[in-house]
Amino acid sequence: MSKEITSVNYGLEKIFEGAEDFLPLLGTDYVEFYVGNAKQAAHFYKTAFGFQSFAYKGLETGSKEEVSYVLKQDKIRLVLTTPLNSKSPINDHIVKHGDGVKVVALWVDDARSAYEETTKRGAKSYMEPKVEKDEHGEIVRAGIYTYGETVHMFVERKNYNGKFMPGFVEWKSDYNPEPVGLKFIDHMVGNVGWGEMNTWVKWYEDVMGFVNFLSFDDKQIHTEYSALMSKVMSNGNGRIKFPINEPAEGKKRSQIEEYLDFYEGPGVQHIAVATDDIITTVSQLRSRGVEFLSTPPEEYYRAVPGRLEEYSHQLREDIETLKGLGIMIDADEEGYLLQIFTKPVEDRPTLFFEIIQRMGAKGFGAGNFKALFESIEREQEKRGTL
Ligand code: TYF
Ligand code: FE
Repeated sequence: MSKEITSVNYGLEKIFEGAEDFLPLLGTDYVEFYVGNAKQAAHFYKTAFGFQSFAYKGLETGSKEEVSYVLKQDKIRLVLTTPLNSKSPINDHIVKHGDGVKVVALWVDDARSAYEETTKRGAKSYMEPKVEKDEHGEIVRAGIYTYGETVHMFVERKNYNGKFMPGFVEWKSDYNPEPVGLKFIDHMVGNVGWGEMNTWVKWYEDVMGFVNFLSFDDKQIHTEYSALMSKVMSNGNGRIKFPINEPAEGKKRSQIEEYLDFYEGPGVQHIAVATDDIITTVSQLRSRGVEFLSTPPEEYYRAVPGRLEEYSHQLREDIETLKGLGIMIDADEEGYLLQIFTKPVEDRPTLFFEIIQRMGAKGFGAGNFKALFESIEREQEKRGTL
């Protein structure tokens, strides 16, 4: 809604003109969750979110310390990992954070170079370059820490033609619920501590070569009760977008603070997944039991036509259908976007999902922030955490 935000120059090519990208990223490779019960989590992501069985490692494949299920839906790969005994360091992660995202893996052409370029710029090492081989070729991986205990793993798979990775076998299942139309990861958001946002913005600039292409301050992101600040970091080709949030002072507890309290530190707050038919996707998700934040009030939907007219965009979807499903609409010069947010997908109020359909707009739904945050506050109220 705000003109300052939409007038930001999205032309990443221009920002990067002439500059050599020392960390070329091809896309998101996978997202790995550490969970208390991977078998049940896998069932949830298949049944509720329409992911497909893809690959597996566990006792049957000779993996004696941990079990991982790999799920796929179009370009999205989720890995759900759980420890098989009390000695595994994965336990410490789960005890502290509950279920959550451990690894945001990035697909690269040269994992050794990605590791060298980032560690020489100050990244803390998580895993030195490691080659894993099987009959399908080899995968090279290397990892660095980002905020909290979260890791970026660089994955080089140019000499590999197996399904996923050495150590995994194909996971064939007789239970295959239909996909719901999720296509790829649009962005992944991190929550960091008070006053730490700019430290991590600088870290993504210096260590990863990203640029800050959109910023929202507490004057733009607030409700009557709470506030937060957010800066969106993007890599050179715009395929990877990582907004970073920090809490800001308000009358009551910011949702970011609530996250930090329950996750016991910084971590991934939400994963935004793209669809090209949000009405079908959200109808499916709702019928399969996925819980969304409460629907914005009537006034919100009454204001939508005006917002679209302001930028002369034609809404292709039926507004009554969008309203019935609780889908929000935002517009900027380049187009509009449709989005909706799930409730947290664990018992701790931590990680949640966003479903997004971009109809030209490149923003993050700034015009929806107020309605969204009021909806989150209604949940906080119920939890007694506002
Ligand atoms: O990624 C974004 O910026 C939007 C909006 O706590 C948002 O999805 C921002 C902060 C937040 C929840 C959603
Ligand atoms: Fe988002």
